[in-house]
Amino acid sequence: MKYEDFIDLNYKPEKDDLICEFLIDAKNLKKAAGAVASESSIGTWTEVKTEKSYVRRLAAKVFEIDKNLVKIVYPLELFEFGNMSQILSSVAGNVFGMKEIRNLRLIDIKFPKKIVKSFKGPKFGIRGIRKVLKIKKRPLIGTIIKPKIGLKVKDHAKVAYEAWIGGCNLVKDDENLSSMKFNQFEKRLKETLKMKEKAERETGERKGYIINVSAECKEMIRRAKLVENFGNEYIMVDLITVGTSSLQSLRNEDLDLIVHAHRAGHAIFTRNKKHGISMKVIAKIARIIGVDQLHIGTIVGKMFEGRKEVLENVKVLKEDLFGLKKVMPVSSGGLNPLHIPFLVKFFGNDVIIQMGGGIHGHPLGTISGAKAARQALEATLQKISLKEYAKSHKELEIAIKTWK
Ligand code: CAP
Ligand code: MG
Repeated sequence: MKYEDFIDLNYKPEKDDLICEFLIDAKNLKKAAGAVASESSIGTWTEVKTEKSYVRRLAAKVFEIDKNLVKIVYPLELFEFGNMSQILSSVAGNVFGMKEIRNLRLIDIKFPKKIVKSFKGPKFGIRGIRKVLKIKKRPLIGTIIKPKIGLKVKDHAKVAYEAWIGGCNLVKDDENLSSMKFNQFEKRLKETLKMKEKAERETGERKGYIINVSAECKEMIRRAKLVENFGNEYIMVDLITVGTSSLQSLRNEDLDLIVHAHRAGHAIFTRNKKHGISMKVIAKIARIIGVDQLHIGTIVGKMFEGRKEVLENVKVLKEDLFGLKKVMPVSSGGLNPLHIPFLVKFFGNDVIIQMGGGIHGHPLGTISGAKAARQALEATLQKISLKEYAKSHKELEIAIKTWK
């Protein structure tokens, strides 16, 4: 088959088809569209003598071209159910490197029900998270232990304890903390859980410790099982750097653990508007495989995503997807308590607002930083301005002086 044989603008997609939406930037758009459909399904740069007529039923088809938006439909049989790696190696593999295109961006994938249902999906989702933490409605406040790496176990656990008693519901490891000489995984787990229990006793609140289990797949699963054996509720995994197969293996263990998905590295392919893969595709894949909460941007923080991207990401986590549980959005990166009114207005109640520097950078330290964050949330939920509330809440008053 030639590239042009992969174009059929009269084709009407069927329920079971998988559909990809690409933005294509190319000298010859139609040829490039055919090339993408060919390379991502059964073709290559030239016709081959080995092609059998029965293979053609697996050919992808370009069925819509609207300026540089190209929609390509893929027959279900092209894919192995339950194998996200194979699906991505097809539709998000070689195509990005072809000379036929100058830039290529995969902006959406419509997965058919049979494919979605061949994965586990989220175990807890928003409702399950709220049940574990016993927080019915309001947004959750989280922090990330800072410095992001380097603290000894005792110091790490102490920072976690201070954040919890100051008012954080959740404390997480940073994305590049795993198990090093200065902070070994098992030791960190034991010591920090001791502090978590102490903070729960003293505050009367359930607290969450999101320990990072990211590692080589077998080791990651070993660590996750250890966390479950210790009775912890959470784990964190860096879904980009561990990869979809490891994430699937972890999820397929069906552990009684809420999975927090960090997305360190996503900007390699999500940031360039002309080339790569949109974050909403990553978010959809993460939900289908089965994470419970996922970083999706802040608009007002230190990372690049604006309102449109963040809205798209949240929509994908919460829209109906063949009955999959909704995933909790995590807004994190460059945030401080003064951002809370905007974030609550934008996200509503179903959001985890995470601050690292915005808590541990408070002039009076972590406890006060966490208090200031909690006070900002209380003020927002009571529809009181932060300025007004700060008159009777010193930690918030200092945060406003520090970060206004
Ligand atoms: C935030 C953070 C998170 C980012 C990730 C960091 O710390 O721990 O990893 O939020 O970005 O290491 O930067 P700060 P995103 O609160 O101190 O900025 O959520 O966009 O994936
Ligand atoms: Mg981090």
